[in-house]
Amino acid sequence: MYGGGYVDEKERAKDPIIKDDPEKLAIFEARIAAGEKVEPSDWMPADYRKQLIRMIEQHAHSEIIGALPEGTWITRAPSFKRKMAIMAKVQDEIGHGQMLYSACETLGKSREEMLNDLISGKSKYSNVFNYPAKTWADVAVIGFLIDAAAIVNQVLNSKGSYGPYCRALERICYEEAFHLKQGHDAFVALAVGSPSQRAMLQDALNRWWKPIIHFFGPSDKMSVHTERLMRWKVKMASNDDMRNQFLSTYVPKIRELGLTIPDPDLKKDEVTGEWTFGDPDWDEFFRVINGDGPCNKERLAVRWWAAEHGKWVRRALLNPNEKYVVPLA
Ligand code: BYC
Repeated sequence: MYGGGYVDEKERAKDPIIKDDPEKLAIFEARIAAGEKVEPSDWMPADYRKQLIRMIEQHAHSEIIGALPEGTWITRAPSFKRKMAIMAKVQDEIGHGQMLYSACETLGKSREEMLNDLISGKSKYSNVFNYPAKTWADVAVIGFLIDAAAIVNQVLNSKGSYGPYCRALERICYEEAFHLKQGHDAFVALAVGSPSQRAMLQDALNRWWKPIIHFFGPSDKMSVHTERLMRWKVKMASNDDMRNQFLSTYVPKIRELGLTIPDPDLKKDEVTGEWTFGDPDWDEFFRVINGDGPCNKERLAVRWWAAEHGKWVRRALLNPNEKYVVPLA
């Protein structure tokens, strides 16, 4: 239907893909099928651009909001070594945000617009960062398991079709691999530590397990964008496939440390290699991503504060010849 055959005009008006020139669309899709990269100056369907903006922008927001739960632990890290590592990691996450905002700008949306849409609640960011990091063990769980989940997603998508996003992801993955090591080290230290350290880690794992399952997005049956994104190689695996890949690699690592995964129904089908689990509570997922999680308001308030208080810096940088009075904090 999209390849250039007859298209009813009413259908064309309804669907942004059909609205595109069918010949250009066919050439574009052939390039994607051949594994070519799409670059900013190339022709692309309007919906490819729109979907990429949505996904890359959401990813960029996730990085800068994702720095907040761990960031609050910089001053309370349990040792100098841990403080140095978490500080470097948080700084990296902000850098990832910068790279992703730049990649997204190549598609025509300005950074200012993106940040405004984040603060107003129009754009989404990853569900996981709307939960609190109550103890140091939460930092270990984020550093090990959320970074691991992110790596599964990002390594796959770095092989995708949009050049600027793939190149940003490749670089991000190098740094994420280091983050994973520091997270694993902190996680193992608690797992083999005193009984109260183990209990603290188990408690954090219990609280984070459901958000981690949600991290990969709703089940394939409920996913809205997967089919189109996979057809255009923006997304290189479905939500369920990524979740499955994560569970296969990390469930054994968690269990070998003697921890319990808080889902008695979690099991692997040894023949198909697929995992089944208890009710993931998708209602909670949708509540959280739509603004009603435990920390949504707090997270956006921090970003609002940073935008407001950084206004004079941006103005000064853009207008170096103007005179400014630096506002008192
Ligand atoms: N959270 O059709 P679906 C990090 C939304 S940061 C929130 O399956 P899609 C880190 C989805 O947007 C890296 N919303 O969507 C940082 C859609 O709603 P809209 C985070 C989610 O796009 C600091 C609706 O649900 N990684 O690792 O095909 C410290 C239907 O979903 C989520 C990324 O951002 C979610 N988890 O697939 C430590 C990866 N899942 O937009 C670590 C980039 C779904 O129609 N993003 N939704 O209103 C992706 O790969 C894809 O967007 C997803 C979802 C796989 C997440």
